[in-house]
Amino acid sequence: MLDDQPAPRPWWKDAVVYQIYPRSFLDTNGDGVGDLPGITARLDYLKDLGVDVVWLSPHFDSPNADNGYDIRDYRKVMAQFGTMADFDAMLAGMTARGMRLIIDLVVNHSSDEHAWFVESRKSRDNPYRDYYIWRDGKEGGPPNNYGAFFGGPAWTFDEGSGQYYLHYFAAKQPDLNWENPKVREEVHDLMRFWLDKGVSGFRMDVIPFISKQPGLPDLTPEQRRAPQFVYAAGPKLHDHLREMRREVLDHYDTLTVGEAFGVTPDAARDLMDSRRGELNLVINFDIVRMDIDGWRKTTWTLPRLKALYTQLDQAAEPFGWNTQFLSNHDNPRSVSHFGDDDPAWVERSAKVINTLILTQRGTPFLYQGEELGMTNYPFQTLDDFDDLEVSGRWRDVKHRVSEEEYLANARAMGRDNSRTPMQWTAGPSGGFTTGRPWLAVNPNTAAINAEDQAARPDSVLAHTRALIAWRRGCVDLREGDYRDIDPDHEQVFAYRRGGLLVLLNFGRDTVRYAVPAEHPISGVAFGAAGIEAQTVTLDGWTSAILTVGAG
Ligand code: ISL
Ligand code: CA
Repeated sequence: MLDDQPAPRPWWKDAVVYQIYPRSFLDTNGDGVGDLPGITARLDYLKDLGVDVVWLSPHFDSPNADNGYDIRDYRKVMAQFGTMADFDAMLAGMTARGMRLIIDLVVNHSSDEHAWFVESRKSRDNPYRDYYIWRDGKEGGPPNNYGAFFGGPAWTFDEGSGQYYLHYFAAKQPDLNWENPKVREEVHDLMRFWLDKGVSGFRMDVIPFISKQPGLPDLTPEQRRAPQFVYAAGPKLHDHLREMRREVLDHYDTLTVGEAFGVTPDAARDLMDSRRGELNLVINFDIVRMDIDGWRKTTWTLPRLKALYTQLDQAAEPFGWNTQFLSNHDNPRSVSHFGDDDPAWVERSAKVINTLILTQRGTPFLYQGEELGMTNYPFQTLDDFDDLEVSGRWRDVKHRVSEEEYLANARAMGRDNSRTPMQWTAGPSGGFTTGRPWLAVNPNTAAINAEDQAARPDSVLAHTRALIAWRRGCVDLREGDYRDIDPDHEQVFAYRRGGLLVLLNFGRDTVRYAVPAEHPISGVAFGAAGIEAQTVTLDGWTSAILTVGAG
């Protein structure tokens, strides 16, 4: 029976999470690649911002086919990032500052250089053969018509053993076989290894994919357009998650965040229902991919965005809890995607975007650089990109799409936009490295950098820091009900959070917004706004948080 008694409020509901992509955070040894000592060197910066939890993108040994999301040894720190002693020092530094660390659990697949796969591909009767998913070909080709997200088929033929192996992503990322109890035990063991070192949980990479469709039938043409919804609907997902909780997670005080790629808001409900004992939170894709169709960028409108916020908020009620984010290492910079990254407007709109993230109901996830309003990068050619997703998809479509059309879409939505190095100063390489950065630093680091903003009370950094601090003491923002009071307005996003009314102007034009009488304004809780009775004047790309009476 599901116990309907509300559990005591867990710590992660009130936490602000900050995602670090270690490769691009801070390089301390001049090799042009971020490293763990670089994170340790910036812990006071994170503490000062008000970060409670750090989500660290993969730090494990990897050949970096997919920048660490292809793990070769789950118990070893990537040499470029440092040593296990560096990891321990970083974690100790976080703990000393009252901060927690969650790490990235990438166990839908490993690297093809992992010892398990090296063994598995040796022969069909190797003890590790069934750690992965091997099938005979069909009619001289792959076992089915699955496509890989990084281009080409999701199957690669292995000459040595004469079979195909499955990889939803790159051929260097073979999918693990979760039907095999030995695989599940290996994962439980490696989870305990890191939990026993003191990490506080996991962000679980494409975790809904771990249960494969029985018999692996072909996809229909409709399914092929968005295969993630088939891959995420396997029959054993909930069993595997519950087993993980029973075997490991229930024995520790953890936060688990499932990357719910391919999961509808309704299906996500089960994953995060606190009574079911599966995950605590999910990272949903509905908002950040609202204007993505495969590799193409389409368009979005504010009413459509607002409808998604309401849908996701309702899908989390009453036993779930939302994550609130607008960018990460797989998505473009939020101010470029949802704000206005024209130099004249970028700071103001970044403050509005960060206000949205920090005043919605749920646990906020800020992505490194978002606190500064860092923008997309001005990519000039496809060669400027590092991401295998960009090159892999180009191979798929180059026979029918012009390079300039493909480049325009990659510039707008490519993952490398959020992977350019953190902009610490206006100096060479933005203070990220004294060497040659692994990926070019955005030339606008001269105008957008932490050093400059730390000294300015009107900066995005100052605004974000102040809002995080205020939010910490504000029950309405942490727990208050959410209600959009004007879903159809094309430019203003207006919503209640308990006794507060949040107003966001998503445009350059000044708006004189008439607040309905049912929300009698009693004052300004955060920020500034011109108020005459129930009319609030919102300058271009500004926000206001007001106190209102019974509403
Ligand atoms: O949306 C996507 C598919 O085209 C990608 O942005 C991404 O692959 C997807 O969101 C899943 O992301 C996770 O798994 C990938 C890795 O490349 C991403 O960085 C990770 O966040 C494979 O591990
Ligand atoms: Ca380095």
